[in-house]
Amino acid sequence: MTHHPVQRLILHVDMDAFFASVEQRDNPELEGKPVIVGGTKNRGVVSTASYEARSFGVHSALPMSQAMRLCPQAIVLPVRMSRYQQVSKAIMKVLSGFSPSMEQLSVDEAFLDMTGSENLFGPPMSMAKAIMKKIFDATELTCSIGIACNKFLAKLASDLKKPNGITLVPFGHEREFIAPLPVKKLWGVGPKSTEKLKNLDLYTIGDVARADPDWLERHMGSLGIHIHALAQGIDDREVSTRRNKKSIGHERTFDNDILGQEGILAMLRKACRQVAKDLRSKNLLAGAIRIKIRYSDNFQLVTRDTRLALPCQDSATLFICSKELLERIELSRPIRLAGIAAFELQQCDGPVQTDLFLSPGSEKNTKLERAVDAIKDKFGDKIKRGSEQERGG
Ligand code: TTP
Ligand code: MG
Repeated sequence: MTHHPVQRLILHVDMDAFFASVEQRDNPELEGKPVIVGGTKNRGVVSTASYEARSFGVHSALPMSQAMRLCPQAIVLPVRMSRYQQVSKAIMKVLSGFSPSMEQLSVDEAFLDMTGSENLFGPPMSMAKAIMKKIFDATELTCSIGIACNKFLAKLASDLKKPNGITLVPFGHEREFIAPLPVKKLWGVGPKSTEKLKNLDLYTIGDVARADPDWLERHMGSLGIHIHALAQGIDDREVSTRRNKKSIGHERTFDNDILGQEGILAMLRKACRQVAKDLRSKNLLAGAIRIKIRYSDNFQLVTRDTRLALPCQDSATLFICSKELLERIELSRPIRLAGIAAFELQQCDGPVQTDLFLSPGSEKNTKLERAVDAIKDKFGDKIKRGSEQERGG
């Protein structure tokens, strides 16, 4: 029997100027005015700005002092996170009424897998309009929606007609639709990678799509393979509901903010050890890993994830991947929390079966780490591998 891949219908919903819109809604006097929400202490950073303030050039992550210079008449408000969480809950409740397959990505955005629900809600554009209306009725807030055949394209699309806009990526014409857009629109490509791609003479998504994938991998590492697929408009990731999102993670909030790569790496190394140990004790292999960072100046949470070439359960492999992911995160601002999580977990039934899956390096590490687990079980936690001393590894 041949297997026909089903054409999926994915929506990405993202609230407009979320924190600022909530403030404007809670205080009608702020309506239509430039509002900036963010860290108000010196060295504070803009979390977000209302669209009125954006027309002066104010945007997220801009130092507050600079924002005030651009728009001196702006009303500056502190971040009221618990209030935004409350509104977020109401929004997510509305969205989950449209599809059982909903994935909340952050406080103000979510994916919906609407495949096969045309007979319930009509064609894609009507679905999006119905969602906008329901959200507005429940919260008096507007959102923007992207419609496409996969998550990457839907997320990219939701940003194109902000605020209060719907963008549909024409089915079957995905590649040509995204070709003229700049490389920074590719998921996972930040300022650093944009610079690298520029040095390779790649400026648009079309440039990346036409590049040789092996050559791209040589210059960009595993990110190269990832973005080459995205540039073709290919993204097979499923909308992952809470049910299939099980993960094993470890995170830490620092007593004092951490600045720079070194401190974060030391923490991640420890976290990888803990996660790998949990994986082994539960006989699970990680298919993908995610790192997360929370900045202390504006509480912004940033995550980066990657699928592993081969599933693993050893800390050395987890750490190598974490390090790669960390390169895609801005580290010039103070950080208050860092963590890693293993997900896309799969059962492995002991060392015999792992031989089939693991790369040679990862397999060797797993055996070694399993042996250390056993010794620790017997003699307690004081036993350490040389690499577990403070500096090595
Ligand atoms: P975004 O959806 O990126 O931004 P937004 O909703 O304010 O504006 P729009 O989507 O219309 O472009 O982020 C959602 C919220 O997350 C935002 O309101 C504030 C917070 N945030 C930060 O705190 N710091 C940041 O750097 C960013 C990008 C967002
Ligand atoms: Mg938003």
